[in-house]
Amino acid sequence: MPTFPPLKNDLLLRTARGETTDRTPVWMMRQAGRYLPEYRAIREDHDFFEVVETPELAAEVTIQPVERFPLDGAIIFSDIMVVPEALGLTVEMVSGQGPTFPEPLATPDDLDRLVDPNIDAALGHVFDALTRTRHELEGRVPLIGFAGAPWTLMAYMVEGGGSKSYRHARAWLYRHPEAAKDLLRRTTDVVVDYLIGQVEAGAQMLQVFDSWAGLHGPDTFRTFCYPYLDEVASRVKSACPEVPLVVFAKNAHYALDALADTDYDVISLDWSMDPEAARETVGDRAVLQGNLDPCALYAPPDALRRHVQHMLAGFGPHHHIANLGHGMLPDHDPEHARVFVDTVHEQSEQMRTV
Ligand code: 1CP
Repeated sequence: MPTFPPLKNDLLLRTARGETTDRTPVWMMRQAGRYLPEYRAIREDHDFFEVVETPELAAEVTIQPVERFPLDGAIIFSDIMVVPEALGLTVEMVSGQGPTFPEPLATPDDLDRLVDPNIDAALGHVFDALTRTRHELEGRVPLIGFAGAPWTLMAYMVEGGGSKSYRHARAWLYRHPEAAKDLLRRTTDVVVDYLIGQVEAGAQMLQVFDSWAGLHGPDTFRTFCYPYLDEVASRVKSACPEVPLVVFAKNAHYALDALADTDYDVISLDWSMDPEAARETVGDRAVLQGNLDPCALYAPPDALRRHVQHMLAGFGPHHHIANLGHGMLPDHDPEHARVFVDTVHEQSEQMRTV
């Protein structure tokens, strides 16, 4: 394991482990990205995967939001699509459309196209970016690694890109259930090794993004989503017991109670969930993260402050990591991100004095 500068702000890690702290930690999903002019400047000269695959550029972009705002964490600049790429699929980033697979997995026969990757060879650039970023952060804040959850990655690999209904991917669950499980198992193995490799390279907390968990009904969730999410957590936890694990299963309301029984330390909520109700369901089984509607950042600053205060009051002062309910959007005003972060600082300290 490389050695790194000592951590000066460990608020995020302590809160994720269930400790009580003097202030609520705050970071934002997609905090590095197109809403920042300094990110757009880099993207003028480099395409998306070039930034991801060049450790110097990935480190620079990861640190940009930390330079600008008083955040309590940095998330490595990468994408969940690096795992399908490691499995042998081609992914292109189409401007205005997001990631696209020119040859998605159309039938179970296509599973023969997948490779059993050598993780270091296929994903070493992410590990190098993490190690480099950890050094360049100089201990300012912890570095978060991440991966897509098996189901969400399957959804993209079968569908071929973003979609409203993911009907091709969901059709597989009914037409080819055994092939779907085979794909999910193979993806799970890669995700587990990838997450453990990120810790060895310098990641101090890990988040698993199941952005399309909400497409399931309770039955398909139990069969095709939950077991793999659960397995990722238990295998990573036994390899890296000290590293907090976060799960973001977007729109999976019905799953909250079950998620609280996994090895994830933190459950990240989207904005459709009520903080108080979520707290009641989860109890002390997990720390909660979230969940301001990203569109609240379009409100004028005074109204935005009230929305942030309301959210903080709903979660209460402890066992909460302030975040958005999903990612920053490309046309967000960076000054409104600042209002969000500053309000968490001010209000969460005040909440502890009353
Ligand atoms: O042109 C650009 O610069 C591309 C925009 C962009 C960015 C900034 C994409 C394309 N990915 C990213 C980086 C990224 N992606 C990060 C790291 C940066 C950070 O958080 O600060 C992370 C954590 C992700 C994760 C990711 N990618 C998820 C899970 C989280 C979520 O938003 O639900 C998903 C679903 C993706 C796929 C993806 N990558 C990019 C887009 C536009 C999409 C969504 C496609 C779609 O479903 O329509």
